[in-house]
Amino acid sequence: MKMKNKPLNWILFPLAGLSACSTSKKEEAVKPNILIILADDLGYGDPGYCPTSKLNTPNINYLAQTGLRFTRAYASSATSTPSRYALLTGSYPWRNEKASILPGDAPLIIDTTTETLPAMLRKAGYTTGIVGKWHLGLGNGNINWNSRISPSPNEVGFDYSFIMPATNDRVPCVYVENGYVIGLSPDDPLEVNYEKNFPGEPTALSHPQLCTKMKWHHGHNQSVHNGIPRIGFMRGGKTALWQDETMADTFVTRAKRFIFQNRHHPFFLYLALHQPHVPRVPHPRFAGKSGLGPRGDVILELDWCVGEIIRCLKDNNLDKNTLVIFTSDNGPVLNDGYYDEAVEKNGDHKPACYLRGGKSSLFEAGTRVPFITWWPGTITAGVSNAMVCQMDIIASLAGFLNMKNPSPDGENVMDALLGKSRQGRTELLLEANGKVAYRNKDYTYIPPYEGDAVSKNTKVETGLSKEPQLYFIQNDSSQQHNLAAQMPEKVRYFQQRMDSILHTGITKK
Ligand code: NG6
Ligand code: CA
Repeated sequence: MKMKNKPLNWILFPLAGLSACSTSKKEEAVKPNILIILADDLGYGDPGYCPTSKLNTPNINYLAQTGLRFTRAYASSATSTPSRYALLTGSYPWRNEKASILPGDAPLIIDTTTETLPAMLRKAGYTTGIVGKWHLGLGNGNINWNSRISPSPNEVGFDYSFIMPATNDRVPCVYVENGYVIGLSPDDPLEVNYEKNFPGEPTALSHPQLCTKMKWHHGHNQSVHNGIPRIGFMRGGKTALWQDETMADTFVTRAKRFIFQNRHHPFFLYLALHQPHVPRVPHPRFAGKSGLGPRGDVILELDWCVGEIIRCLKDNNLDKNTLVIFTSDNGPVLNDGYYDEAVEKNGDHKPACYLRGGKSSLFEAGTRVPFITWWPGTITAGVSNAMVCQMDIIASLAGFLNMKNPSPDGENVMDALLGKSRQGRTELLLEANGKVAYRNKDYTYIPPYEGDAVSKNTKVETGLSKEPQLYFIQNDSSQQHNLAAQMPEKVRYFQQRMDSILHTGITKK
């Protein structure tokens, strides 16, 4: 169900704001289920509802058409680990020096005493679950994958966890349920190493003929599993290794089971899907269906997952009692390390719509992501230009549930999330690979940084320049006109604001 008559100026002029009003007493008493569906590397322009998209995503379109679609919603970061850290803790990721893209054997980077989003919701009476990509580390270093892994998501607020430890291109290629690798056989222990290979084990370099499904373009040349080369080395655990083709079905099945089991009391489900992150290996029923190659195909698969989950809510009569947030951990990339025809078959599709940059970039497309809130009967369908960040979800739910806000940097923008107001936050720092930019309602300021202007590997514009950059983002979302030389006062002021947020610790609530 592609949207007809898409207005070309939709990105700049979303529907006018509704009048602001505060949350009423009656609503404060409500405890809706909370379901966050997080895609991985899905760009602002990927969903079919976007005028420049060439993909057909009827289920995501349905959420957008019957829910509230945000045009200025941000992930805190342009890569996964820091973005997910901010979402779950409400803390800027650069406050934790370990919050950068983690290997699959990294220790957990969330302190177990932190009142995370799931921990807060558990305190409020929710049953909490995560299904999907974790990427925030496990254990305390030197993980033994053959016994219970702790700390895990269960030690930072989740009652139930069924996770992929890091990314689908990183070892170990196993699912971990409540701290246990699923499907291990005791006579074939699983071992993981990111420093060196296990003696005698094949890699993509020593045995390129093993890469039957996908060849590596950059990185991704270590252990090979399921015909696909990965990052990191692993040995053993053969009976536990996942099939990439059935990962979507596996996550959807677990998510539906969690919803069904908890249908009689409030639950929080964080469903962190893996599409369209590399390696892009759809189930055969989606292969070749998009015309855009595997990247397009796995976005169709993602859309199917969304449809299945929404149907499950409806089948269990939970849709009017569940706040769904659909978003993505960071912006899009075409070539992220495999020969998978993402570039060659992209055609006229614009994964970032008119935004500049992409995954890992300080430009807008790195962090401005699809973001839809959906709660039939409570949220009126529409489009909101309120600026919100995923970090605000925890602070907003705290306010809504009358809980103390445990988040240092999140702001309570619940009225904006519910569509009662078009007022979001007024300023925000955006992060990419440890570097930050300052965003306020009207402008984005990127300080001078050393580094390549275009990533050699992915060809994404990084946003890095030795010159300061200032964009009037209201009228220039494509960041084409650098105003820094014309507006030195603003540059100085935004640099000061940025420094004060960076160095004085905690931002205002
Ligand atoms: C990079 C990987 C990239 C992807 C990314 C993490 C290389 C050369 N590139 O290091 O393929 O895995 O990490 O993506 O190895 S994220 O969405 O989880 O942040
Ligand atoms: Ca990602």
